[in-house]
Amino acid sequence: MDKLKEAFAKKAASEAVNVKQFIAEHGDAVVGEYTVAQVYQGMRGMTGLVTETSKLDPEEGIRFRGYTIPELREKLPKAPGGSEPLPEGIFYLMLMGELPTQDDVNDLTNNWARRSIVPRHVFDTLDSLPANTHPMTEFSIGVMAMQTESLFAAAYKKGINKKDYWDYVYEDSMNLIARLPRVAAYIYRRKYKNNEHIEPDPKLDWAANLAHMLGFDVFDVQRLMRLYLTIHADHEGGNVSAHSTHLVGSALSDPYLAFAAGLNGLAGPLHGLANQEVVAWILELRKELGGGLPTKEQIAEYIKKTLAEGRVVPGYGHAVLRKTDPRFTAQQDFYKKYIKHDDLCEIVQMIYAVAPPILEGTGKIKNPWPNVDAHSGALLIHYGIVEYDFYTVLFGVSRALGVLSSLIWDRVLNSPIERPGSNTTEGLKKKFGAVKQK
Ligand code: CMX
Repeated sequence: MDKLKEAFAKKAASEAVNVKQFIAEHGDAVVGEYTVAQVYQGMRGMTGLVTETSKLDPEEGIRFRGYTIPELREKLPKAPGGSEPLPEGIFYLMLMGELPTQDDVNDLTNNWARRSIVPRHVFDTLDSLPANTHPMTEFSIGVMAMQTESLFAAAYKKGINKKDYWDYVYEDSMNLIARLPRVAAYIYRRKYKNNEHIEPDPKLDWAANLAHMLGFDVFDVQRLMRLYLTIHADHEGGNVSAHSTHLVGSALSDPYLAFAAGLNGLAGPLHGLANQEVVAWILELRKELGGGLPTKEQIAEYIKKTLAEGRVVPGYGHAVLRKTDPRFTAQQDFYKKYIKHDDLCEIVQMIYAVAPPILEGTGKIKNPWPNVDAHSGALLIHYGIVEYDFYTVLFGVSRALGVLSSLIWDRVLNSPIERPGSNTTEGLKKKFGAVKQK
């Protein structure tokens, strides 16, 4: 048994008992009430899930096991000579509920390196896809092709005790996380770099290895990748990618099937795909103005035009957040600290200065502030990763850390199949009264 699994097994056993006891004592307590509007409008504000790995506060932003992003940038272990956290550390924190030591993180790097070999048929499957397949579709298909390797599915077929589910889900999740950078990089090199692939380097940490396999073996890109893969990892349980992974996993679909479902949700433009949309929108704006740096007035006009066309301003707004996303602020800080000047990053800052009052002025957008996707593309472009329809794949690599550590906890806590009730408009009208005729 690997070192992390051994430590986790102890933690899991006591926590499973603890949660069982909590439900026995407080199972009848009322968590909240909800309205007809919430039922129709995306279940906003209803607490219907337990997710241990992170919690989102509308004003303050995300906390991973109680720690904010600035705290984690300071406290999580770094690579030698590095200044940004290693994503191995945030995975350890989310799974174990405590900060890792440098040894814990090094151990995890080696653990994932040992598990990182991707079976040949996954590459063959990707090679068979038409060149115009979107990278997120390829990524989801790559994960599905790897499902042949599921230890959970194989064990379930033979027959396993419920108590052992988490063990197989742990193994599948660790293997999947270890292999995702290779699959992501394969998609990138096949699509944009003439099919010239780069083998992984087992000496590198998880994020640096991804940078290496993409073809960016420079310290600056490794540093960005470490921050990127840390801050995109989790955003509590109700977002589309986390919720779909949890939901599909609740049917005891194995981690490959469940995570592919999460990726398919992440590929939507209102969720993870917004990172590609932001860059497309800024480039469109620049093209329309004939290139160069736009003025704030021109940006304001462009935002108004986008709204008038009934489109969304990508990178702005959020279903839960009501302030600037600390994941945006972390990237802004990265820009100011390490890059200092870049035209596209400057445009991102100008949009931040101009957009909120205009969005607020519509009177309907509940959060006029930027989210994580408003900044990420400009940083990647600065370092030469310019193929922006690939960006959501990077988001997906990171998101695996959160949703799969949650999936392991789901099986520890024996979460049942998810099956909320639904009603019809007719049924709701019967209960609350029909529309009054004017
Ligand atoms: N631009 C234009 N209109 C927006 C808007 C934006 N950035 N954000 C919200 N709105 C609109 C909604 O479309 C909705 O319009 P209708 O009433 O006409 O349907 C209205 O304002 C109210 O929406 P809301 O309650 O403020 O926001 P929601 O919780 O419904 O949606 C989100 C949240 C993120 C989907 C939305 O803000 C949006 O579409 N933003 C742009 C896309 C984006 O950046 N997504 C990434 C989110 C982070 C992530 O998951 O990665």
